[in-house]
Amino acid sequence: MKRSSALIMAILLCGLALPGAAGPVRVPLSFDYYYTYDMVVEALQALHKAYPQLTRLDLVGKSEEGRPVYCLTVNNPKTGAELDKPAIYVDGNIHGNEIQAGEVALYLLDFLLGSYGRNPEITRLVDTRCFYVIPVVNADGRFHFFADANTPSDNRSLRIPRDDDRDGLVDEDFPDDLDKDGNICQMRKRDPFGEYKTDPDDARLMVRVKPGEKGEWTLLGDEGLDNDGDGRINEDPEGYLDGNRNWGFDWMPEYVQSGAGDYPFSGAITRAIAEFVGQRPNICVGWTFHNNGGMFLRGPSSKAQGEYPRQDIAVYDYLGQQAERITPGYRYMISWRDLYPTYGDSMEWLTMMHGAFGFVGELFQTEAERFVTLKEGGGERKAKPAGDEEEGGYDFREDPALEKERIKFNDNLAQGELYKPWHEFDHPDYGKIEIGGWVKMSSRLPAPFMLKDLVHRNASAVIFSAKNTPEVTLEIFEAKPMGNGLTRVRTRLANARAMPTMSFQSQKNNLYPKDTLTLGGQGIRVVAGGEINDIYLHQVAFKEFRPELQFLVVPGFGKVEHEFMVAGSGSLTVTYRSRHAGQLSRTVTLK
Ligand SMILES: [Ca+2]
Ligand SMILES: [Ca+2]
Ligand SMILES: [Ca+2]
Ligand SMILES: [Ca+2]
Ligand SMILES: [Zn+2]
Repeated sequence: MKRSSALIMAILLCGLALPGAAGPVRVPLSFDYYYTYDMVVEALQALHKAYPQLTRLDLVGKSEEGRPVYCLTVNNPKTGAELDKPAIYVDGNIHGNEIQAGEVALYLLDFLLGSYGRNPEITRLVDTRCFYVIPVVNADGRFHFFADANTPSDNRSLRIPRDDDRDGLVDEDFPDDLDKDGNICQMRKRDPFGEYKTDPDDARLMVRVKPGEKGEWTLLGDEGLDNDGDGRINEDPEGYLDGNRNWGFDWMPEYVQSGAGDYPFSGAITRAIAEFVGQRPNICVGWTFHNNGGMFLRGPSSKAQGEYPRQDIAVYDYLGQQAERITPGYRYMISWRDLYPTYGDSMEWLTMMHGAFGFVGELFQTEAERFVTLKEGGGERKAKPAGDEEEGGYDFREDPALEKERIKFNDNLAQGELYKPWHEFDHPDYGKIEIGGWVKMSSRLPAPFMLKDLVHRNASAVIFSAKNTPEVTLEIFEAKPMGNGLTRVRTRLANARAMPTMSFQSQKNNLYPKDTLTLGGQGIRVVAGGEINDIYLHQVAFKEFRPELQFLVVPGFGKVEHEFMVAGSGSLTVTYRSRHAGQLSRTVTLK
């Protein structure tokens, strides 16, 4: 589809979600509407064009349908090479329908770049760190979410055809937009034995009948036909490969983990991102954004992984609890324990195979769209139970009070755009039915006027974690002649931030070599050296072989000190190298 027609389509489908006068995408970006996939690409190009000295636009790979997936890298080359800086990885929208995840990533970019040179905190952050941001992972999913009729929960999958019902046909029975309004809503049929009746307070809504009470409606599921005449409706839609079950750590086959795909990294874009991330060992922390439920999740993703080391949990807690405060109502949780177990998800891969601290941000709480706060009879309505991301949203009928509040929000704040009134339709299989209910742009996405608050708060949680990537300083705090041409040299590496230079999980698993400290110089020989355990009792863990090369980790908010006995005189250079904290060196002249 051409851009112009995609735009017109988006305007038709989103109504207020897109301004009528949507022209070319401009920097600073706007966050009072949702970007189609083509507009996301334009936005990245516009940011790169506006800030060429601070950004690089990389093609990470292409989707199954050939759409380009981009990463915008934020780095100031004047303050050092990209790989010599601690890096923050952010992606979103791996589930095609979870579009505001892309907006959070775009906002983060727009905010960092727009604040550079104006806000000292952000200027310093951008000068000392590197950001890798892939706003939309599932380019096809986002494209089709806008372009096609959908429920709020469709087009999650990567576009790899799959015969879901094993009938020999592939992707043969999508939902159908029977009333041609751009939404896949619900179907219901009059039925005195149905489980639902019309809500006496609002004729648009339904409530469950009580035991023994006469029914009025049977729900028939998503709008659709039996396209292949197999007696089932909507049984084999697009895909299904869940991009977030396709990663090469703790991957499980389809019969254990639905959506897994035929083998790890069978998705073109999951594979491309794994290679892209694999070439960037400086990534210290990663955020992958989804909707919904208002959660910040950390691993482990399955119980069998066991709990993370306590030192790493302390870091997660520090970042996660702060994210909760930045984003009131969101909860910091453990993925498998507080939500549900997953196998082969990207956060766990990033944590266990790449050694980063990984977070999933589940954006948006449906109950944030309030018209009134229900206080009558029992105070504040309690928060909804743990999120239901996989099943695609929240079943309002299980919480009539919430649905009533939401329909008033629809009437008075969204001017009716979120809910389709029930209307009659002649269905080839069901006969006379009604179609209606919540539309595509409802339920998992904030109304556009609330989007800016969501993107700013969540980007701020990322920024807090970015500030807490390691920040290491090196000093030679002693060079003391000891006689016989020997000098005692003492060094200190201090980390001013929360994250250690290597996670304890990575150390435990021996995932990659630790940081190094090397001593060298003309005519100089290191006779002995090791880490100082206790400087007052003079306890040093001397390294037996090659003392001029030490392996170490600088803990968060902590230090590591070393002691060396050095023979000879002249210039001695001490060099520190770290995957996560860059390179530093100091020189001292020995007499
Ligand atoms: Ca099939
Ligand atoms: Ca399918
Ligand atoms: Ca069928
Ligand atoms: Ca079929
Ligand atoms: Zn998701």
